[in-house]
Amino acid sequence: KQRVLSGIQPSGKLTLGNYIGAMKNFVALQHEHDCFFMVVDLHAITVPQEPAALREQSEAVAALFVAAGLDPAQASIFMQSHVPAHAELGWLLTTMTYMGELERMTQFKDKSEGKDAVGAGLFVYPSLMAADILLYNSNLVPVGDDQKQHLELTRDLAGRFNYRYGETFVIPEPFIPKVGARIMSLDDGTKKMSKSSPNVGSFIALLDSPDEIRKKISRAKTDLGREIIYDVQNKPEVSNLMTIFAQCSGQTLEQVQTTYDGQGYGAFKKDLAEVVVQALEPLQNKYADIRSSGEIHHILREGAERASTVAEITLREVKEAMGFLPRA
Ligand code: AQP
Repeated sequence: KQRVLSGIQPSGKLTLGNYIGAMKNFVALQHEHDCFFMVVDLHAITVPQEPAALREQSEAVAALFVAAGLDPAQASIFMQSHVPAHAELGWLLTTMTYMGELERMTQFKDKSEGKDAVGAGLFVYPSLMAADILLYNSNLVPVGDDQKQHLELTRDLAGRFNYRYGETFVIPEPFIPKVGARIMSLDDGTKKMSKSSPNVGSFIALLDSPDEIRKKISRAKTDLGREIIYDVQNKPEVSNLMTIFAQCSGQTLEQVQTTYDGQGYGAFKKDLAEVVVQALEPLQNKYADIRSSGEIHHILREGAERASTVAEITLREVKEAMGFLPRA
């Protein structure tokens, strides 16, 4: 069985982008593969987080994993901070990462732009992400398009380590969806939908109420003209809404385009809102059940135990290969 690992930051309310770009694939992969999915709280603190909000969002993301269809019997679901090996390997790999490599990361450039106080954690984030992946000897990493560059760096670091210290790490492959790898913001078709955006109208949160979803979609920016045509270059906003439609309804982009041929934005947006509401309804119901039962704590404990067992073996091998004196 191939090993699969991925994570989501509890840095806000999960969006339709997180779901379409990443979580949908987590669910699809769990039956055929040996899967580890984590809530990456150590990554979330690379930008300031309020403690009570971090705690609540962490539990919410874990519960959303299960609500979206992950089965804790099939996949290990855990908090990154519950497995200390992540922070430790993160440091070891940070020492092997070049400043120039980190300076090239577009996510760092985007997130630090215009800020006068930028935490060093935001800069070295990709080294910790590499540790997350390499600790489990992961073969496949299901992520959205924005994480491709970080994954390239992970592959480079794994290769560098293997070259310096002998074969230790598996070189992982990204697993990126063909449609929906980059869901764009509702207020700007050139920016990705992001859970930490200060404009709540720019994203659809998985837990938004039906009325909030309808309102956000009706206000979503649309391109000039009135045709429903998939054309990312010339009609980025409409193309993004079509992608969301296709992903939430199970239709292809061609089918969506044919259905709305000759119709205006109004009718399309109205139907899109209903498609999104319906796609999220089962997830929202299941989420409410999971949160009220409190079972997530048990799921996270079991997940952390399974994850630790694997992670500690890798960490021991790494330290031995690097020349650390073993503890007697
Ligand atoms: N807009 C998106 N379209 C498709 N996939 C996306 N992902 C994120 N945004 C989109 C994918 O979701 C997974 C989890 O993302 P993350 O929590 O690691 O953070 P991120 O990539 O930085 O995403 P956000 O939502 O924009 O979070 P913030 O605002 O906190 O930075 C990843 O697989 C990501 O590719």
